Amino acid sequence: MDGTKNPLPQEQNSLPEEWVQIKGVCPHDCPDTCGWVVTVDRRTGRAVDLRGDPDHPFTRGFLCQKVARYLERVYHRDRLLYPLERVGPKGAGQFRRISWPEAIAQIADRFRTIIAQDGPQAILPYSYAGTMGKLMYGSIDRRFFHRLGASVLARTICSTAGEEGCNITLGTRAMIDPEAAVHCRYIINWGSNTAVTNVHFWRIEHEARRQGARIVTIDPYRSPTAARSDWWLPIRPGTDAALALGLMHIIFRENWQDADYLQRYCVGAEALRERVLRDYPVERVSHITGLPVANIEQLAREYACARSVFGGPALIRLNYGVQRHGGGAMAVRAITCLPALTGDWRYPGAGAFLSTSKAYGFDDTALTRPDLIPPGTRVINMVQLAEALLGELEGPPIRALFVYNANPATVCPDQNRVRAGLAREDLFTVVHDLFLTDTAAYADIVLPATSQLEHFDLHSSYGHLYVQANNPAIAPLGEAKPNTEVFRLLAQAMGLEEQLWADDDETLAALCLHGRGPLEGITLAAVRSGPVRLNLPRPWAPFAEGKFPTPSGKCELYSEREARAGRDPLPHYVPPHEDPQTRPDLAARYPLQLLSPPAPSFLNSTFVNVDSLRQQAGEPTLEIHPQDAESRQIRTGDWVVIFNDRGRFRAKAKVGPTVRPGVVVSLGNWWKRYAPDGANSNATTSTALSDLGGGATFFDNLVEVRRAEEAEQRVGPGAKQGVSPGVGSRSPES
Ligand SMILES: Nc1nc2c(c(=O)[nH]1)N[C@H]1C(S)=C(S)[C@@H](COP(=O)(O)OP(=O)(O)OC[C@H]3O[C@@H](n4cnc5c(=O)[nH]c(N)nc54)[C@H](O)[C@@H]3O)O[C@H]1N2
Ligand SMILES: Nc1nc2c(c(=O)[nH]1)N[C@H]1C(S)=C(S)[C@@H](COP(=O)(O)OP(=O)(O)OC[C@H]3O[C@@H](n4cnc5c(=O)[nH]c(N)nc54)[C@H](O)[C@@H]3O)O[C@H]1N2
Ligand SMILES: [Mo]
Repeated sequence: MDGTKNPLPQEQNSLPEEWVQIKGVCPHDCPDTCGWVVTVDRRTGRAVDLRGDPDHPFTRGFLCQKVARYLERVYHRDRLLYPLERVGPKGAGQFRRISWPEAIAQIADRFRTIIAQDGPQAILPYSYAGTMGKLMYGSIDRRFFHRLGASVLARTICSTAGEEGCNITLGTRAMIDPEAAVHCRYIINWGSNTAVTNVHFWRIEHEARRQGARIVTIDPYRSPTAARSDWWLPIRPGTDAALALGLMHIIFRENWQDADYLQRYCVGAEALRERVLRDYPVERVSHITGLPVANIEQLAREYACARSVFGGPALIRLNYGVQRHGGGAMAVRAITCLPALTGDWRYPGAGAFLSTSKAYGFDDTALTRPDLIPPGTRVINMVQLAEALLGELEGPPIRALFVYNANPATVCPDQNRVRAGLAREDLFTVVHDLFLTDTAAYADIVLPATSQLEHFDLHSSYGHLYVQANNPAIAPLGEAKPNTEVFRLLAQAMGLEEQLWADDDETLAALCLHGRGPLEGITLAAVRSGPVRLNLPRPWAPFAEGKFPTPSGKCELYSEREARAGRDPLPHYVPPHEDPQTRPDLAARYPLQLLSPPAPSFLNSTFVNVDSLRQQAGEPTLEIHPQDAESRQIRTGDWVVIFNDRGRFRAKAKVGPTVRPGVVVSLGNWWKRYAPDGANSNATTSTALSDLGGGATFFDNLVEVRRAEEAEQRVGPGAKQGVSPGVGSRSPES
């Protein structure tokens, strides 16, 4: 399938009569949650075109480069089409085809045996956001594992540090109506590669810029967003809380604060003022952040005086970059205090924006039934899969792992130890996916999953305010089954109460759409025909008059809850775990801070196997500053080895000022089979957690880099180090 071809006639009304168009939603883990239209040839049942839904008010008919090629994923030659059973050694990727009844019976048998021997907590579900659909993300699957009494997975790999940070200050996520952000005149992308990870919001930033807005990016890396901003501030990684506190210092020092907003709607302004005036003078903040004093002063002035200088309010597009550090939660907590000082929360679209997901008020518990979890069940942090599989956590050993919507062998920190755990001969692993991923290669049973074209789902978004339904467009390929169906079969095979699994997908969707609050009047029938905006006032400025869902009902600059928990009630700077300033011992051996953010051509590890996108991405690279390259005799195009005590991977050097000195960047979660030595950046990342929320600290990672030996210079990527797909994975389309 050539995704670049455009089989559709220009005029929609001249569609051949055997073609039908069906509305759906991109399921991927991205704030945009695009609407799409799939054209299906009724005669063959094949999708012939997929494009953005022009009627979608937010995503307006355009898709990112990855999802524009979604049909290449759907009809990929390597789609898993049948259940498989392992026949070779663990991890070798040798399988034979089996039937669904055989696969389900084997899983149920093994689960029963394990429960009898070690109790249900020896079973660990492992899933994340391979699909964001409400039903496929978490519904019957959760009920199934909760009812079994399996270990509970804490889904922390992405967003929980920031959630905690926001919750302390705001009682919810930093939320705005993203469409209203066009009215802002000062926009800071703070640890946010908006131009790549949130392309439709980037369009809004540009609309604002056409009307005079200034766009600023705070990032140690000159990301595509930084490169296209009016001003790039290359901060030292993990020091954002210090910068936020320094900005507060200047605002209070200059008396630029909105005293009325602070007095009416906030608690602790005076205590915060004393703290930042005393502890965060600009020189200290400059030393911590690596930003010149003059830049910090200028940023504070422009930001706090945006309305008078630029003619409109300010917005901080706060994303995930600041969270993936030892002090990530505190950074978000500190940054989300700023709009209270400036009073920007008063204006629609202004303030700070992390995620709109909490605006929906879907009843997730009706889907997932947390009440079924037996009291005292152990919780395992998904970031620490290595520790869990290697028996380093409290409680019974993990004897069975059921992976779906996730690819931990590629995306989890401390990759070598994750893979050592997955390679345990005594671990029973099931993987449900569309492809034989790095993780699936270690499975005992592989189950084929449907793509978003092949199942129904309901979607919220974390980047806009529309409810959407995904209508299935084509029949499942081969014997692929949706997540809900797999867990219905398993629940039945294990004799679980029928009421837990009997709900069909439409019934589950109706449970979500309960009709209260922002969902009032929103029916399934309506969302099936197109996106429906939540019932929120327009314009919407949730904190214009306070009304923060915190214990005090105010913005908590000072947190009584934190004080009661024995922690500092005021925001402060928490350095990274692996910071050269606070860990000179470690930095003596590993002086460079490695950031490994997503690649524009991939979605985490998804799409790495789509040939056109992988070709676009080129090969694994390491961006390094000329100063750091020179002292190591590294030139652009050299293969380099990036290493620390946890492991190593190889990438091609790109020398240039796209990073600040002391920082190196390697983009993308490359699959084993496409990466030299089969390893990516996660061979070096650690399972240490963020200060609060148990979040991952992918970007808190000291490494050293050396030019690869001559022999290693010759081996390029694409050397097939990984597995080859086994029997039954060939699609009839190929
Ligand atoms: N194309 C594409 N889009 C995606 C994804 C993808 O894989 N590909 N993934 C999706 C997912 S799951 C997520 S969570 C989001 C992530 O969305 P973003 O948060 O926008 O993405 P990142 O690139 O992880 O981080 C943003 C920037 O933070 C910078 N950064 C790293 N450390 C620091 C720091 O200490 N301080 C500051 N100020 N900046 C820092 C990084 O260099 C990076 O440029 O994107 C979603 N969208
Ligand atoms: N070094 C480093 N590592 C990172 C990051 C980073 O920035 N740097 N980012 C982190 C972040 S932000 C995140 S969110 C995680 C993401 O980690 P994951 O959530 O594991 O995301 P993906 O790698 O995209 O893997 C999702 C898998 O789900 C499968 N899938 C898709 N739809 C379905 C379905 O309907 N059913 C089933 N059963 N499977 C399906 C896909 O084929 C894919 O293999 O990675 C993290 N890892
Ligand atoms: Mo994420």
